[in-house]
Amino acid sequence: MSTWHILGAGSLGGLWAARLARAGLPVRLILRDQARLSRYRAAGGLTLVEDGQASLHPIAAETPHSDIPIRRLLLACKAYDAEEAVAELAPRLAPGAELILLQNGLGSQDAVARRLPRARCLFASSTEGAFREDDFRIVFAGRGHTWLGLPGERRPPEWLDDLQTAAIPHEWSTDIVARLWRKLALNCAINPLTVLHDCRNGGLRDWPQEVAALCAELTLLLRAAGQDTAALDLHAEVLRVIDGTAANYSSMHQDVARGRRTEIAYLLGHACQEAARLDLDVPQLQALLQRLRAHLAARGLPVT
Ligand code: NAD
Ligand code: KPL
Repeated sequence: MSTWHILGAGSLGGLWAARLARAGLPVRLILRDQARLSRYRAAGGLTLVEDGQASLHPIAAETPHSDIPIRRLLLACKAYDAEEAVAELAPRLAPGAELILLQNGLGSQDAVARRLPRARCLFASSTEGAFREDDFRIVFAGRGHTWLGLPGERRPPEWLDDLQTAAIPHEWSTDIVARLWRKLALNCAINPLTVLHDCRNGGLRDWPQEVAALCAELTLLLRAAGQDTAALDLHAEVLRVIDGTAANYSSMHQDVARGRRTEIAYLLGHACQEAARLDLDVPQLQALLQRLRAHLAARGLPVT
């Protein structure tokens, strides 16, 4: 049975680690450095808060410099940390190692796959919700689902059974790239506007024309990128998500409110970059990107 190495004991990494470990599966966390490893050991493990109940999971942990070979790695860091994180781990990857890339947006997955031409890089897209209440204390905030896939691969790997054992709701997707594009488009239509108008998702009902114009351009972009399935009825779904999550703040709004770096480069930034590569004019998306960058810069946050 292969060990699950999990890089990043943050929100999603912690959520996966705790569920895999409590199902009796072998898990090892990879923490940034010796100082963080010492803090983790002092905490006695990872705490998962689920339905108000906290449970402690004393999962084994190591730094990236351990010499234990890695056969399966869940990469659970932010998109902007992914490439650097795997570069550090590359010497430890066993031949044919498999990585599950849990990053939101697009762009980081290809950057990771280019760095590791001999590894199998699976992509994942998740609607589960978790946040860090404190160091090594994760709150499971929203039930959801995770789709996993490998472009061109119809059959799921056998180890997907581990997710079943760990009760992690999941499905093998034969079109994971379309799924990631669709989520990226939803995020582009909703998240930046919630930041600029400083509102919950439902507040976008006051800006129907802005939302509609973005959806029209995103639909054109998806089609130009060969993602017709992802383009289907985008505007209608964006309106449904705005209604269904009306009381929530978008993830980007939460990042900005907490003074945290956003994944802008892998969401709206990636959309604009792809439009430029395809020679497609997207004035609304471009203007939105400029406004968002100005907003972030004014708050001392990275604009990429
Ligand atoms: P997070 O910030 O809570 O956790 C990331 C962890 O990775 C942090 O603990 C960080 O210290 C660690 N890390 C970064 N670089 C590292 C390195 N080189 N070595 C060791 N550790 C390193 O992030 P998250 O919320 O879990 O998000 C991960 C990805 O999942 C993001 O792309 C996010 O958009 C996506 N996502 C998150 C949620 C959610 O509810 N949190 C839901 C869906 C998708
Ligand atoms: O995924 C989201 C986010 O906040 O990042 C939704 C709820 C779809 C809004 O774009």
